Order: sequence, then structure tokens, then C-alpha cells
Amino acid sequence: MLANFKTLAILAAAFSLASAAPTAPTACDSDTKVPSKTYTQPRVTHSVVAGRGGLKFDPDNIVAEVGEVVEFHFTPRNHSVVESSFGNPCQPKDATSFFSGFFPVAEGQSPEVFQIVVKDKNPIWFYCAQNTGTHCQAGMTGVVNQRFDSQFTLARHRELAAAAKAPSGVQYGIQGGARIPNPNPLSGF
Ligand SMILES: *[C@@H]1O[C@H](CO)[C@@H](O)[C@H](O)[C@H]1NC(C)=O
Ligand SMILES: [Cu+2]
Repeated sequence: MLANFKTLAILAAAFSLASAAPTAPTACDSDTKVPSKTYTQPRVTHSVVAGRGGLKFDPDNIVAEVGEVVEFHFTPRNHSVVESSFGNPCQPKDATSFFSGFFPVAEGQSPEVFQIVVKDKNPIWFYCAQNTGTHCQAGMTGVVNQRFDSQFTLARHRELAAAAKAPSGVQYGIQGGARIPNPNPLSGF
């Protein structure tokens, strides 16, 4: 677990470095015959804003390729993100579920974000575990890579969330992703 978290943190750090570096070759480079540099492609990052427009994630239905990053930004008041499962919307999927911790924010957005990396093409269901105001039951759920041709829709998932018993489950520690200073302060806004 620790090793996984470390790997993710290292990967996330590498990606933010990659996206900060300019990637387009200059005219000068293409004029010369000798390749002067190897350019790394920046990692595609999908920004999701928790709490924008009410008790929800915006966007809440994300399509991402394996290896891409989903980056959660946090606005008022005190949200979080936890990995769940389709049929049990307001509880962690299992002991390995990612958990961002809580982000109390008075205004604007948190100076930190939580990044996860998409590991495979299976749907990733998630919710906010804030129990003051029962955010998950109120509709604060989302999905990465919903199967659009199946009955396992976000709409159905949200009906299950509305009927789910409070309190929502919380993991015990931040895990399964990287909680880091916001590398893209303007993204998603
Ligand atoms: C944010 O919410 C969590 C979970 O309900 C709570 O433990 C924590 O005290 C809250 N933080 C603030 C500053 O309200
Ligand atoms: Cu919330």
C-alpha cells in the first residue's frame, strides 16, 4: 500500500513537471539536423471541481484513457472524494479505495488538489464522504468511464445514493492518489 502510494506520488510529481515544461520544438530545433532534445508528452489531466454549483462534482461523468490523470479541485465548504462501487454508492469500495481526505475551504478553491491515475478501463465510481449535509445521498457522486451501453448508469447510481443509509463511509487515511499543491490553479475555472 505504502509502495503504491509512493509510486503514485512520484508519478504525479513527474507528470506535473512534464506538463510545466514546454513541449513544442522551436523553429530553431527543426532547422538543425541534430536532435537537441527529447520531448516528453504532458500527461492528459481531467479536472473535476468538487462543490461547484452545489453538492456535486463538475463534471461528474468523465471519460478518460488508461494512464490519464483525474484531478479533483475543491471549493467550499468541506468536501472529499472516495472511491466506491456502482451498487453501494456512499461506502468505500474496499480497503484499497482511494480517499483524498477532507478539504475545508472558506472561499475560492483549495490550494491543494487530489490526483488519481486511471489504471484500467473499468468504471471508477466516487462520492463525497461529508456527512454534515449527507453530500453523497444529496447527489455528490460521479464516475470515470461509465459503461454507456449498460444499465450501470450514473443516473441509476445516484438513485441508489439517494436511498443509501447515512452515515457515508470514510477511509481512515489519505490513500490511492496524490494530495499535492495545485499545479493548475486556473484549470476548470
Ligand atoms: C471537515 O469535515 C470533516 C468530516 O466531517 C471533519 O472531521 C472536519 O472537522 C471538517 N473540517 C472543518 C474545518 O470543518
Ligand atoms: Cu461534499
